Amino acid sequence: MGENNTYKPVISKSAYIHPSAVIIGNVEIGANVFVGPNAVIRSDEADHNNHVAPMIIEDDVNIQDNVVIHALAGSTLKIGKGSSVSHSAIVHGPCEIGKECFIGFGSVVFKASVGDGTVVMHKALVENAVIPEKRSVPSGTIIKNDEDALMLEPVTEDLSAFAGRVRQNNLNLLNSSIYKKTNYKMNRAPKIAVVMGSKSDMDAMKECINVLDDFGIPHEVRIISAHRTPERAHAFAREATDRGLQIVIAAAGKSAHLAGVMASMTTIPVIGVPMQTSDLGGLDSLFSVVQMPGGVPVATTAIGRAGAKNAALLAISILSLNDNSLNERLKEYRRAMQHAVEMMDDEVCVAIPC
Ligand code: RP5
Repeated sequence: MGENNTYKPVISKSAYIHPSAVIIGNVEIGANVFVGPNAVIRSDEADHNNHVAPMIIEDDVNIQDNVVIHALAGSTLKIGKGSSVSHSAIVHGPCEIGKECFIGFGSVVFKASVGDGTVVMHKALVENAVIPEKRSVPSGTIIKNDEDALMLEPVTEDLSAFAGRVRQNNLNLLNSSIYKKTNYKMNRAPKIAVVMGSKSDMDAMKECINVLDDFGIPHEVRIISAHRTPERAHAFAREATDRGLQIVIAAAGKSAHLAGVMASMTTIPVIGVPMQTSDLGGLDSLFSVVQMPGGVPVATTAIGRAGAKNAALLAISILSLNDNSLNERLKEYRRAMQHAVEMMDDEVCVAIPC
């Protein structure tokens, strides 16, 4: 991960990213870009200066299903305006794909530069080569150096027209009713409810909400008190299943019993987060959440911010049982943590030789 782990994707509001796609790190995605199901776009490897090089996906680019775009530490990657990367292709940096290019099904482009308007058909390999502009790489071709690349025929009018049609079809997808953002949002009914007893709990619970946001999990946030708004608490828990909620995260402080009340009225998993308190430091909250009598379980996290963060991760872990892509992202999250600790160890070993 980068310096202070601050590398986050910057995605144009007009881009469409399928919910199962994974976008991590120093990635910039331009206007009208379409990213299809299960695509993975990662710029996450830090160089020796702890810097993660930018990965730039320019406007109008189409990244189809199962495409993998990644780059070696310290190397840049760019995909030029209007290019299409088709199903299951791999584009690995260092790499530059020019404007209005086409990369076909299952092709691999690595340590290479592809000139504007070039069409790489299916299952081709382009490695360690600079392909000039407007060339044609037939299906199955292996290009392993610049000499191979210079032998390539110019792209035909037919192939250019084909790439143009793919480009236009992709732009049309952005406006189709299937992918229109409004529909997509309507389909994104919350899976997780984050409920807290008071607005004063929000500071700690931001840790939970931020993790859900980072993983792109649709969620809702409510302030409901088990004791001050008991009817609302009961109704909320009773209706949770019918509303499609899959997990309730309930945070409360002192002897407020929000998580237990929720758990008594629903059979979906309830995760309780004990809030820190000024009087007893949160031990009061912990006991009121953790000591549920047998029969009505509440999974209880640590007190305060760490518990809030872990509540989100536990909820994601439960959802990932039925979602491979989410499971992969969870594994990636763990790897990033591991890497961050290893970097700390490296720094300490430099300061105080091991
Ligand atoms: C609990 O009482 C809330 O969850 C909060 O942690 C605590 C204090 O609530 P406020 O007095 O700040 O509303 O019900």
